[in-house]
Amino acid sequence: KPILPLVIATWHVEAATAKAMEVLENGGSALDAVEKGCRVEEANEAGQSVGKGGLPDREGNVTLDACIMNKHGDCGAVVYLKDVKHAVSVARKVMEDTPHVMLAGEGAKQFALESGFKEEDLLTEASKKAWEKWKVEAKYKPIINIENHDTIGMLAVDKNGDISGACTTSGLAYKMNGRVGDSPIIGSGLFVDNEIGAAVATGLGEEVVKTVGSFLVVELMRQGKSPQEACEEAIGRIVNKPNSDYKNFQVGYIAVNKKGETGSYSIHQWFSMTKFQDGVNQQIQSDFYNK
Ligand code: SD4
Repeated sequence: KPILPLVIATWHVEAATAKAMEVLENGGSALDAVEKGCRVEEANEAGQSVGKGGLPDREGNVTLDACIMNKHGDCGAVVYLKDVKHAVSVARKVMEDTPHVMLAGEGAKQFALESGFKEEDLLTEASKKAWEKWKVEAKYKPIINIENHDTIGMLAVDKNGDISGACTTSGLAYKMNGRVGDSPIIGSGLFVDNEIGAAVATGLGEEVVKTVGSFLVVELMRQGKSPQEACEEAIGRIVNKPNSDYKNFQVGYIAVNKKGETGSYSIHQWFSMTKFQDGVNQQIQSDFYNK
């Protein structure tokens, strides 16, 4: 019998999983839990790959990508959102208050402001300094793990066994202006199927998009694989491509199934999952491919 409720999230985000668990313990839905949990990291200025304080693109713009998905398979997403830190909540509003799934750029911001979200400068002094330092050499090379450690993907199973998920990020640091990653793309950065389970991705988004990673993980679980086996096979699809350059980038997946079993796997060491279940909120180092 699964021990419910439970929450898992990418990287080391115990404050975020604690918030989500608080929602679940109080009888809240998995959807509320993942939204409230992700908001903790969006508001945390120290986290430089999500929300306020996120590292900007090459031209100094902080642009956010986020999505959310509920137990009915409904979803909402925002891409290239500027000046509004709670991208995950804007994504939820897109899902609940519009006939659409995804809003981008100016339109997403306009919708957010009309919905009552606060407009604020997301570029903090620390992120501005980091960007100015980067500009001296201006080399674009994703750094394994370092710039990634707090993009947050979160999955929750509530007391009723219903599953929801969310994902929110400022994307890769110093990306090209206009670049959108996997995180707001349903099926790539996140997928939830309430009959089977859910998965969420982190790392180099381009590689996740090319393999429709999160949908793949969920479909593999549908075929009978455990969450761990499914995450491993999805990473396999990336690293086993004949021309794969996997030594130079990181991708990680976490997954949960309907039984409350979880898994996580990455290409390189130092990916982790934070898991809150049965009273224990802990960071778990992920197994990885490149040993
Ligand atoms: C992206 N997947 O925009 C995101 C970045 C990320 O941890 O997950 N960083 O490609």
